[in-house]
Amino acid sequence: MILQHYKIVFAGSMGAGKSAAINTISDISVLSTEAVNTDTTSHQKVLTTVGIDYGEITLEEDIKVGLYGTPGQERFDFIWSAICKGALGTIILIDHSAEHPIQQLNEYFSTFKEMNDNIVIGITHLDQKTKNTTLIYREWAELQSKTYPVFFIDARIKNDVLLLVETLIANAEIQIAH
Ligand SMILES: Nc1nc2c(ncn2[C@@H]2O[C@H](COP(=O)(O)OP(=O)(O)OP(=O)(O)O)[C@@H](O)[C@H]2O)c(=O)[nH]1
Ligand SMILES: [Mg+2]
Repeated sequence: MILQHYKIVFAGSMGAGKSAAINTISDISVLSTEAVNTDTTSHQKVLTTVGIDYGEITLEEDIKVGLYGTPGQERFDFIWSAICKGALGTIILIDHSAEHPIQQLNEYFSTFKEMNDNIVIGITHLDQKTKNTTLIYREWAELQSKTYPVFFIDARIKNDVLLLVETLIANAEIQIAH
């Protein structure tokens, strides 16, 4: 019997792995809205999300989680606020191998924090070559007024994505309890 039905949002930069993360953990076949990527200056990938991705996972017997993926491209920012309505929180994924990951983190973080302050951050693509060090995220975290969890993950690995989801739910439960 399902007692709780949560909604969580995956946000963040193009190619960071939002669609991959939802596909990796969803129990149902994911409803996706991918189209051919015309914005190849932002990212070289062939397909990009242009609407909403939707998946579902049941955690234990009684918690069903709706997984909502946003399109990374900023031209779809009107969809972001609609998706965030009624959500428990937001997982922000950032591609570490991008040119300016901290700039991207700041942009998505400030936008999505306005809609929901329960945020968990996943840094992806650590296996790829880049001049960036991972210390930049510690420096970023130290600049924030409160603690936001930051994890280094691979969006293709189920346990990595589950860690983000479970942390987001645990933090929401702490906020409700206070
Ligand atoms: N090498 C590597 N590839 C990853 C990692 N995480 C995700 N990917 C891959 O990165 C590619 C892009 O991921 P998507 O899930 O399409 O990215 P997205 O965030 O949905 O991007 P948009 O919909 O365009 O905003 C996919 O082929 C993923 O399998 C990672 O940690 N390392
Ligand atoms: Mg996508």
